[in-house]
Amino acid sequence: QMSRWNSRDSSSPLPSQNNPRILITGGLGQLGTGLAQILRKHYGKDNVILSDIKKPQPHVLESGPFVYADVLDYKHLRELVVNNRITWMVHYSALLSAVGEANMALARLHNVLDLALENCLRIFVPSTIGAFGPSSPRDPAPDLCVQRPRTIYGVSKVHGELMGEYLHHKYGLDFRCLRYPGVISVNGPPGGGTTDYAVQIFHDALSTGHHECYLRPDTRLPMMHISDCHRATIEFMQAPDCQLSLRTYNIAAMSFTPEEVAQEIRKHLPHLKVTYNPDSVRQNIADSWPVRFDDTNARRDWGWAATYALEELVSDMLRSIREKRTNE
Ligand code: AKB
Repeated sequence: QMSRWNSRDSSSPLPSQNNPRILITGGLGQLGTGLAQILRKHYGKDNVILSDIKKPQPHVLESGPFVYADVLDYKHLRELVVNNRITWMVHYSALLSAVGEANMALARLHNVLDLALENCLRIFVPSTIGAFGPSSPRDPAPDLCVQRPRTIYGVSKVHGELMGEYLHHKYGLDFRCLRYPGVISVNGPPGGGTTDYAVQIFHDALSTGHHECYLRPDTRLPMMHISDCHRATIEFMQAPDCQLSLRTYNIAAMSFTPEEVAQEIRKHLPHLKVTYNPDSVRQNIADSWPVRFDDTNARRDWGWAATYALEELVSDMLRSIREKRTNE
């Protein structure tokens, strides 16, 4: 792997960043299709390629190019990048915090970093609140502080942040990384995450009227509406190099507890009942994560500002789930 990192031809011209050709790996997860939809509006349908190892739904195929890509298969990934003249890559192929697997995640990450360096790509890798641990400052967690996560998920995220930053400083890789809060979207829950309850509670509120929460009622975590997450990602990818004083930024929108989100949902659905049955694995993980993110640097450097607070998030989620149900 290292030899390939050393093999970048420094005389090759930097690709135009105004008309990028974008490949999204892990494109069928919680974030890929929504991001592709917005990027296609900016840059043209055929300039954004979604990829995954799963079979897409027909509507995904109708909305733009989709290819099979196993990120573990370096040669095939390289073929895709070269044949499609890719200039930006968004690496969404990942597992979540409550799923204890790291080898594959690291192998995938090394492949995409390697490929990005070899082909002068701008590469986006998501990190998360999970990259912090019990010894990090929690309220708020700044961009730069002690990071000693106790989950393998967190350890592999810190590894990603550090590898990307290393390759940026040593070889000029255009590595960009945002630490996402828990992302709330209708097309969820993502599965295997510690923040999944905050998606499930909306579906339960509208179906059975009862949600059993695996976290304690007072567990506060940073969260974000998916639209803000997509917009942050795109604005960050579009930001000129000279504006970035960091390569890994926290982005914040709101922080809430299960009890607070339930209260807000009750303003629309007064009969919502929530019972609490904390699961020790996910509760321990949540207790080691920040309760709030400090995103001062993202705001200053590239103008980040969230638009959804808890109130707007709740009304939008309830409206979108109802709308989705009537269309199904
Ligand atoms: C998870 O809960 O694992 C993710 C995350 C915050 O990284 N949503």
